[in-house]
Amino acid sequence: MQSRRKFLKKSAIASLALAASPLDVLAKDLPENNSTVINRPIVLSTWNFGLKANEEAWTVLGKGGRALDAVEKGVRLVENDPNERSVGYGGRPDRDGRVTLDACIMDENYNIGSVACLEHIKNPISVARAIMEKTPHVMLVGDGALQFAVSQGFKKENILTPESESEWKEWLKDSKYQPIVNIENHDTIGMIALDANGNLSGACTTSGMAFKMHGRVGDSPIIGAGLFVDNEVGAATATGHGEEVIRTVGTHLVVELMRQGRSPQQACKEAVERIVQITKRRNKNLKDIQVGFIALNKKGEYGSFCIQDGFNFAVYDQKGNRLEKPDFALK
Ligand code: SD4
Repeated sequence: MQSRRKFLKKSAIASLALAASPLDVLAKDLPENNSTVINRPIVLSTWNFGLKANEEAWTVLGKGGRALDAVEKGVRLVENDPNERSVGYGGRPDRDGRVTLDACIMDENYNIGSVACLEHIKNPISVARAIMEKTPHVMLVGDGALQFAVSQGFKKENILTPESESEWKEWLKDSKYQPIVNIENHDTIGMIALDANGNLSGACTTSGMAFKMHGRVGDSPIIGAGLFVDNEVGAATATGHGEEVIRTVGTHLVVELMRQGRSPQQACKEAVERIVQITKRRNKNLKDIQVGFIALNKKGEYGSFCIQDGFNFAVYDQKGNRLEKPDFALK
């Protein structure tokens, strides 16, 4: 039986010959069918802190480890850092001065775990993973999530740092909820990875929009909004205004566009354009909104697109670890 590649080459020769006969085309002159070009392992994550998170994830991926372990380990580094004021320990509180965390995780087998509005625990991503692996459910919120975390041995502690507390006290003077694009919004670390065995996984974790209403949940813990992985197609994660990502089920849209044949880049662009159209239809001001997507497919090709300038992401593959800036819609 002839291989699919030989078949594709033969049909390409046949169609070229038909289109521009006589034409002497040799099989060796045709471009390789790029489905054979696989770039793995590879890991992508949002914003500047993605660089150090990628380094951490690479300690797993570089040794042939599982993408799921890599993404959990990578984002935990950022959750544990009190100087990162938008994720985990040290995250900015809600308007009542309470730090409430959102996170989710998804593996190569459609296993999912998610936690929302979780207080007093530094590593919501690991609570999400425990929900995925140890309960019959996929999502726990608030007190129930905290009870579960404590039952699993997670330490209950104060995660409001003096810096975040004094910022909140300053904010109370005006008490205006006005997220500033690309400033207060450097919130979420979303990470997606393809491991050496060809499996995809993703993780997403945040303290959400600073000074949000108590109980507000964004896109980051919602599978299909802040994160989606289909091991036959690709993975995507989002950052920015969660309300807009939920409205469009953003990362599910990105993955479904890849399933239809779009490159990761084109899929992110079309999903952002959808948000742009919907925002216009709703007569809302696009200038006040930022959403950025990053996406990765099974071949290790990646892409990104956002609404406005200012978003960046980190990518680590055989070429090393680097920051990249995506193209954007509002010019
Ligand atoms: C949220 N998507 O809670 C998060 C925030 C974020 O960049 O990613 N901001 O809506």
